[in-house]
Amino acid sequence: MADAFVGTWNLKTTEKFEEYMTALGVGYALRKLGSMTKPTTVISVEGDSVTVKTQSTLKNTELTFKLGEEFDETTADDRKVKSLVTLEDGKMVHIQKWGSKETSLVREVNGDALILTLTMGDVVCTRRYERAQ
Ligand code: DKA
Repeated sequence: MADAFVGTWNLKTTEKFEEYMTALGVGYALRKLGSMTKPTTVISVEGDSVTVKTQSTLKNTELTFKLGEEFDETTADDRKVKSLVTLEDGKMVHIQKWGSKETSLVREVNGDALILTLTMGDVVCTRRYERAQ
């Protein structure tokens, strides 16, 4: 169940996000802005649909999807990707594919922390979110 992910999560710490954005092909200016922003992610579940809203001073994005069903996504850096989100061993695994490229965004809840692991090739970025009080 995706229920464990439901809530409002604020970014607290981040490692290698600039490297991850570089690996994605994000340009210099957006990388600098992206590195400075501390997003809030709001996850909700309604029936079999999951909604992930990411809000920041830079950009707001909103995704609604069904687990296990591919959908079209336009990312914060304007990639047009095919996405698939599944639950695996309690982790929410989001795979984005575009052209011949692929990245994964894996969310895992541990107490009041949500750990987001972003992988692109051999670059692994970790972002720690904490539940809003
Ligand atoms: C997050 O939700 C980060 C998700 C990955 C975004 C990649 C592109 C960012 C461009 C500013 O914490």
